[in-house]
Amino acid sequence: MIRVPDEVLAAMFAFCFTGWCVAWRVAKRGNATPSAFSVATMASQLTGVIFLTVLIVASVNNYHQNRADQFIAYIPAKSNSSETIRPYHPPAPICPDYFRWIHEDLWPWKNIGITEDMIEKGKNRANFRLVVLNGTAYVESYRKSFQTRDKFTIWGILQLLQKFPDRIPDLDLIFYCHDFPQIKVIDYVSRNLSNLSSWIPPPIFGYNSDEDSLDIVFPDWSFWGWAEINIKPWNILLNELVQGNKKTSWYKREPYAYWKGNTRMSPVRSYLMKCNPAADGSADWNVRVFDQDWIREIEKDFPQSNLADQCNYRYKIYVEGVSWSVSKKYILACDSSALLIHSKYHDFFSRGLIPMQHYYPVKEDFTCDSINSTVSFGNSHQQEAREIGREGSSFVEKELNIDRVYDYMFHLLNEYSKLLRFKPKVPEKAVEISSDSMANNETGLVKKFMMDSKLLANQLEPLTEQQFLGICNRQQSSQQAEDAL
Ligand SMILES: *[C@@H]1O[C@H](CO)[C@@H](O)[C@H](O)[C@H]1NC(C)=O
Ligand SMILES: *[C@@H]1O[C@H](CO)[C@@H](O)[C@H](O)[C@H]1NC(C)=O
Ligand SMILES: *[C@@H]1O[C@H](CO)[C@@H](O)[C@H](O)[C@H]1NC(C)=O
Ligand SMILES: *[C@@H]1O[C@H](CO)[C@@H](O)[C@H](O)[C@H]1NC(C)=O
Ligand SMILES: *[C@@H]1O[C@H](CO)[C@@H](O)[C@H](O)[C@H]1NC(C)=O
Ligand SMILES: CC(=O)N[C@H]1CO[C@H](CO)[C@@H](O)[C@@H]1O
Repeated sequence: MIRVPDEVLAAMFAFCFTGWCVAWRVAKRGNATPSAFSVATMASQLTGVIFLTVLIVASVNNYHQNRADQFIAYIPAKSNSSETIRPYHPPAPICPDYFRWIHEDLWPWKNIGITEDMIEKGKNRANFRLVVLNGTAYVESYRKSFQTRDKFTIWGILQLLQKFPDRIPDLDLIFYCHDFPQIKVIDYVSRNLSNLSSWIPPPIFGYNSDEDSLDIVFPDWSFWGWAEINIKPWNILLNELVQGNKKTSWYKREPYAYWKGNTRMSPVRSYLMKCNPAADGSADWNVRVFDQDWIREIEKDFPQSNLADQCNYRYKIYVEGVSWSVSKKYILACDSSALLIHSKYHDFFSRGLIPMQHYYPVKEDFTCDSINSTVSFGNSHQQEAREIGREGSSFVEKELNIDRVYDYMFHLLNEYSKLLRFKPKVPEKAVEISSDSMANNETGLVKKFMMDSKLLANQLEPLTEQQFLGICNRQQSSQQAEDAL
């Protein structure tokens, strides 16, 4: 916003007003020559327009000034007293609504707690065990995970320990790094109703779950980077996406539904390919989907997979891969209206998404026609469709930025630790692990992404009580959620 000083505005007022009066009087005078008359009329109209413009600029100016004054009012005026000026701390933001699912995910252990024995029973399914003692992490690796999922997950937890020093309680947890949820309700409930003491499921952390499973969902590795396919850490990528969105407004984007990815991951994805326009031009469902050849991308150094370049369509489709897909956040962040094809699996945040507010829902057994009708509807109701795109992006920007992700981890691990009925100790085969020891062992893109998502030294000061309050307040949020039930 350009600031126009009040003196300049006042002078312009005076000038315009005088000019307008003079011109108006000349125009009114009956004996003026016709040409003088029309010049005077034009001049009076022109000065009138300038006058109005100045008036509008002045009021906008004034509005912004008031807003600025309100803001400044929080900062105490400088005074001569020895009292130091206290910095202004905004009140703790209320946690995103999806944080209430932390309770839901932990309900099986709510009354009975978590024993060491339960964790031991889940070991055979887990990739690693992580123990936190006095803020130090120890990891015992059970089996190698696919790619670097385990490394980046552990890396994320190490950053959390640095972000909230002395605030992460002692912990003992097991983590599963692959796609399908592990703990089926049916294995633990129906078969064992006759023996209630044996039905308790092992608590196991993973990236996704579904209605039939009891896995505890945790942010996936890609928030700290997916080195194998060059997907940058979320703290950087989200910014790039937000900046990229400014390049092309929703209205100027291609009026089609776009998807690009590995089509071999699921039958739904290969069906989606059929919705591309017919080769002979006889049919067009307003869908443009592309197969991502990751092998070629990796060989050629990723020429065609930059996510920030994939926001040129008004609509973007989300479709599950093997189970859930990490792509949902990238798709929602595009400022395009998202069409989410029904997913069986959920990650930690998607339970906060509301259909028709953040996205258009698409049935699991969709047809190309059903996508076409959503897109055609959107193109004939552009404002509403654009609004859905905006809401989806704003969810990601505000409720799923990396700080909120750390907040989620913080609250989840704190709630989890309250359930532990034993004092965690370092497992025999575990090794102490720190950001430095971990990053020093890495090279190439893995190391680069670790460095890019490492919390900076100036964020590593112990938190003051005020900063601690800056962690979003889940108490409030879950209370509200309960009130709403
Ligand atoms: C602050 O203190 C200085 C020196 O003691 C004095 O000259 C000045 O007037 C004071 N200002 C106010 C706002 O009290
Ligand atoms: C944890 O840290 C505190 C303070 O640094 C220390 O007094 C205590 O002995 C430590 N406990 C363990 C188990 O290392
Ligand atoms: C019930 O389950 C517990 C724990 O698995 C086991 O120790 C116990 O023997 C079982 N009881 C019966 C009657 O099967
Ligand atoms: C897609 O929808 C548009 C608008 O309703 C329609 O004109 C077009 O024929 C549809 N395409 C197909 C292949 O049915
Ligand atoms: C780093 O590599 C060494 C040698 O392979 C290994 O002993 C150590 O545990 C590794 N450290 C971490 C933190 O992975
Ligand atoms: C998952 C689980 O613990 N299942 C148990 C249910 O109870 C039967 C009989 O007591 C056991 O054999 C199962 O292992």
